[in-house]
Amino acid sequence: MTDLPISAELLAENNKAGEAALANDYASLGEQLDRRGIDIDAITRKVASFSVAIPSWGVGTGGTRFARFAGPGEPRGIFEKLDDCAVINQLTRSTPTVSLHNPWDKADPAALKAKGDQLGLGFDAMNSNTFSDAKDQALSYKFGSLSHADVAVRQQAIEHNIETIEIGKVLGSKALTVWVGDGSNFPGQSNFTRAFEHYLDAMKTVYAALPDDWRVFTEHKLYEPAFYSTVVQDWGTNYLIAKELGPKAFCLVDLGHHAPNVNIEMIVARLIQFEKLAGFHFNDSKYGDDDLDAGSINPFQLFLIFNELVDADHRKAPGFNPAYMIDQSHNVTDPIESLMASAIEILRAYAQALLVDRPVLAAFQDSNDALMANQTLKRAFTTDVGPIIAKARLAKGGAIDPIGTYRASGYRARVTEQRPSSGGSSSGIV
Ligand SMILES: [Mn+2]
Repeated sequence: MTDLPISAELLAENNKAGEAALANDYASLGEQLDRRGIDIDAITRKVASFSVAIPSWGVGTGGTRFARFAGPGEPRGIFEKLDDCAVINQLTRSTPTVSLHNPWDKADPAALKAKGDQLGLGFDAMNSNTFSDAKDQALSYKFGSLSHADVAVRQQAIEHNIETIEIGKVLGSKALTVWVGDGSNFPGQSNFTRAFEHYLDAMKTVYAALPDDWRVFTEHKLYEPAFYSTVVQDWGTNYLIAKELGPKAFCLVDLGHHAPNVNIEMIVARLIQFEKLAGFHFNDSKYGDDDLDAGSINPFQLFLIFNELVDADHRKAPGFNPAYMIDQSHNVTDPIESLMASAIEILRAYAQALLVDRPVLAAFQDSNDALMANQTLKRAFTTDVGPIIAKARLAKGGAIDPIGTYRASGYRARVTEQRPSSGGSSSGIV
């Protein structure tokens, strides 16, 4: 029996208020799509079966390297973070799993599992952390971790990753995500080849500790925290890692981890074609790794990425099994609201991509009709699919208007009373 944080009565009352308008909008969109030969209910069913994982760290207020401005009622530990994740899933019905971070979420794994069960939440990929030093850690990662010049530091980082797998096993997770901040700030500081050899050797030991039914996701990032060179800097290096390690290794694409204007959807297509796409860390950005809410700046890019994903699914691309997760930092919004809004935007992009007429698009591509090929994508992108995603949420017991219902519930005010501010937090990116 799950124990959900928002009252069922309030949810039903809010849904009742929006039900008639939704039915009208859905019927009208259904007619429109019918004229295009699309069965709206089939699209709604697909949208209802889509899910994206919430990162445990996302429900706390983030920060920049300049400051962190804590919000009211912030979760004080992993159990309260899970409560907040349960709100997001209860109202959106599209985020049934949480991605944990070791060591930030360290707790008795059996107690975590029980709490997840109580809230109806499962556990997605486990995230290791060798980009900062944990309390009481013997050796520092200041100059790197899995690629460090000192074998003892590399060994410590390997053991941390293996420990992360062990925790994940108890929770029912099936994947380990590895992102390292390793790199250099000055030309000459690090030998590119030696550092990458160290990294690959270390990752081979981690890979050997993976259970048979697990996968390992490696995440690339162009720069930051290292500002001159990064050991796992781009998708090419990431692909080399996945190839070196073996069939259980895949490349994770974080949308914020590329140079400005990079054609991310094309990277996605390449990784799918060579069966190495792990999945995504969704977020949005204007300038760099801004960690803004998914779809808030460039929803067309998000749509184009989903266009590649739906295309791969449509043609049954071999080995296509991506894992979806949000990875954002919320500095000026209520994190629960931002995560709900992002989950909705991700579903919106997916629904829009499902509307692309693929045989028609292929015919325009083959006849070199650039304008009509682009129009075919635009027609799908500009369709207001809001009624589809609202209907999918409602069918699964969620809210027609998740943010409105959340605000009406008074959840944030309630937890603010239960979770007094420690007043301690001030700096750092979470
Ligand atoms: Mn990420």
